[in-house]
Amino acid sequence: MPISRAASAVTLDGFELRVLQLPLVSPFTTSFGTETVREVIVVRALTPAGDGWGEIVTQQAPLYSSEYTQGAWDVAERCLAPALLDAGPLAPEAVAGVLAPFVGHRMAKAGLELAVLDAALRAEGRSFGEYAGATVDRVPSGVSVGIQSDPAALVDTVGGYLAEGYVRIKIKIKPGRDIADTEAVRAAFGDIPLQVDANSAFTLADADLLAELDRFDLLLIEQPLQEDDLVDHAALARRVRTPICLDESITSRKAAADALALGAASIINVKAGRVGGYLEAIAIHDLCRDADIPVWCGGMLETGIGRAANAALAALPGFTLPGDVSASARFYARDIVTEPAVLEGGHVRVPTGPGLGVEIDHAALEEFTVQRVEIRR
Ligand code: OSB
Ligand code: MG
Repeated sequence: MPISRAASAVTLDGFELRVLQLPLVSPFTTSFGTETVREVIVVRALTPAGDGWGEIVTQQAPLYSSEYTQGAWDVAERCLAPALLDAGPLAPEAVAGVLAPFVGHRMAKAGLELAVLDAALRAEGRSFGEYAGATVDRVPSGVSVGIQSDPAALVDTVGGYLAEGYVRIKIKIKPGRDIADTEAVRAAFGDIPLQVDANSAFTLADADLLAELDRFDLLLIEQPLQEDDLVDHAALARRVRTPICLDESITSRKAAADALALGAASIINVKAGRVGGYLEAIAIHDLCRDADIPVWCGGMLETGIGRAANAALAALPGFTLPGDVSASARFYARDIVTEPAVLEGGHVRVPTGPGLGVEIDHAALEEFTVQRVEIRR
């Protein structure tokens, strides 16, 4: 049964965009590169009733997807924000339609939509979790572990996260750092919930190698092949026993439906930025729940803004696998919200305050800002 979600319209006076650079507590290495600083765009929707906050989860360079910070900045400033400001009083559910004429740029759209959603729900005094249909007050917390210098170092790092209480481990893999890394973690920690993420680093020619992962009883293999390799993912899924989960390939509800119809995935990583917003993310959840397809909440090293939204999203009933919804401290020594997400018994709490349920630490916001613009009606 589709659930109808509706918030009241807000009057938009303008948007403020900021590029932030937040230092990471440790380097984060994936098959596509190493980050030591998280560059992200924070969006503030300005309304007569108060501000709403969102974030655009692009990275500095287009390595995970085609989107990147300065591209998102340009399209948001030049096209997306002006279109929203021209639209008149706007309900959050109408944002995607206003932005639909602009092709792609889903992360930029998602950040703007989230700021409008936060403003609208704050004005109503309603939490995002309640609006979205959260059914639990805390969510199990998984952690995404970057590629380390060698398998022994990986075992050390994973051991630290398990000691903190994380209930599921995801390790990043790439060609040459695949079987031995996975084997080392399995051997060191036994039967823990474990999955791997290749971030598109393999091809179908690697099917035999990827099938070797079957002996480790992984929860899933995340995005082994390229973003547009749906048919190859379906072929791979027939050659490995481990479930294939798609991340990069799932850019919309339609892409999710197509991937499922093709047999390209049996599990889906739901990431709001990648699909153009939290409302589209909820629609993917609804589709998968109806089809009995497990979903889990992915992450993009969000600040406290997106991290709060992710915790609420992950509290929807179809999120039956632990997500990459970690404590803020896993990435940041200082976050930009006054009460960053913490790990409590392997779980993260779903915020209950109005809107996203977090307050901005304005001093921290200023400290990390490297670029700022205001777009007024
Ligand atoms: O593939 O899930 C991914 C981070 C940046 C870009 C892509 C990915 C990731 C992560 C980290 O794995 C997830 C998180 O904890 O935010
Ligand atoms: Mg991924």
